[in-house]
Amino acid sequence: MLEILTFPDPRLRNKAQPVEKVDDTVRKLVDDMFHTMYEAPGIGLAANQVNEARRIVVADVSEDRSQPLCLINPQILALDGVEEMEEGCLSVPGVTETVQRADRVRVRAQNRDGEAFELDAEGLLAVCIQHELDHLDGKLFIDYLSNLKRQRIRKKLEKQGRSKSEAAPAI
Ligand code: GNR
Ligand code: NI
Repeated sequence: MLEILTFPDPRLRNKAQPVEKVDDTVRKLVDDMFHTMYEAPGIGLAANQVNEARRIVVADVSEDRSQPLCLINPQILALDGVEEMEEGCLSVPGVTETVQRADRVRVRAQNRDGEAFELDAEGLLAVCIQHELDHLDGKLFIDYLSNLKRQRIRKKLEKQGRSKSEAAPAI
């Protein structure tokens, strides 16, 4: 399992770079990302979250975890409708807040074999795809909240991060 960076880690703010060639190294990262997402557990994961600044997303919003979706170099072709959903993020543990996004999205991407495809998504998958594509541009769902709320979340997670490192054995 890969380590997931948590807010306010500045590396989450790095913009991910396009994948030039989908080779075995990329496929290995994709497989490790799926493993990490399923173990976490989460419905999506962007490469930035595991400290790989490359434009790679994995997702699976199915109940039985049977519909893995890999998006390499994803691009949004169209957005439609408005929807409010309670979101969470593996990089902002313990926080859920309502965010407004489009409720339908058409996306173009490459799959695990490097082949281009297009996908129409709605509901939870549409929200998840927008959340993950934001990660690739260094954006987090808490950026949609007020500054006050985001500061409170930052303070809370900084405190947790400190107690985590304090609890670690000092070698
Ligand atoms: O596991 C996740 N759940 C979720 C719920 C509502 C909206 C978006 C998400 S994505 C999140 C996993 C994650 O942090 N992906 O970047
Ligand atoms: Ni997230």
